[in-house]
Amino acid sequence: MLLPEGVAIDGATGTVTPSTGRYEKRLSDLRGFFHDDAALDRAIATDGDRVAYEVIDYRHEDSDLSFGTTIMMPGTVGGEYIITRGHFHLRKECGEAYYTQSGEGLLLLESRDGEVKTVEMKPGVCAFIPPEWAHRSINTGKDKLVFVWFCATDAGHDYGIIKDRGMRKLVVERNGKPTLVDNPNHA
Ligand code: M6P
Ligand code: ZN
Repeated sequence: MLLPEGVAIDGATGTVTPSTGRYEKRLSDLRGFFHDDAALDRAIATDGDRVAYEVIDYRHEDSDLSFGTTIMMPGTVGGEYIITRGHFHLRKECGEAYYTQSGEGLLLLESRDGEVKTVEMKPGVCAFIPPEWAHRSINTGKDKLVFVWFCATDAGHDYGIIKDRGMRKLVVERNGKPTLVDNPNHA
């Protein structure tokens, strides 16, 4: 039987104590997700294959509910701010919530029929991600973006469509400001 416990989450660093797992994604892991792979190669050649984001989870297969943090580094690749891969959930009834702890960003969402929405990510805002909306978080700030996520343990990730077609919109830096533009590669 699982036992109750308090989990300490540091909103500045994103550490989760105790945690059950963690992984990180480096720039090279995001090949095919940024709109400009040549710019990605140049960024890796210049800065090295740096960490783009890290995910720490508190997750038990015997419970329907999981949570954790995502810690996203600042920066741009080919003018596009650092992104997560973006996914739909495999289980179609599963939503998710992202509660931002520090930094600033944009949550980019796209429905199955191609409607696009954004939700500002900033401390104090908990973003609701309904079922059947693909979601990608984007660090548009100068510092780390740290948020807590809550999701069904078995929601599952479907990256296929996003990887193959791209999302319809990108968030790029224009005159120092995050700007939503059409993705020239969207198929
Ligand atoms: C959030 C959650 C995770 C997800 C992570 C990274 O932390 O939604 O489930 O894995 O973001 O996003 P992605 O898997 O799309 O790269
Ligand atoms: Zn999700």
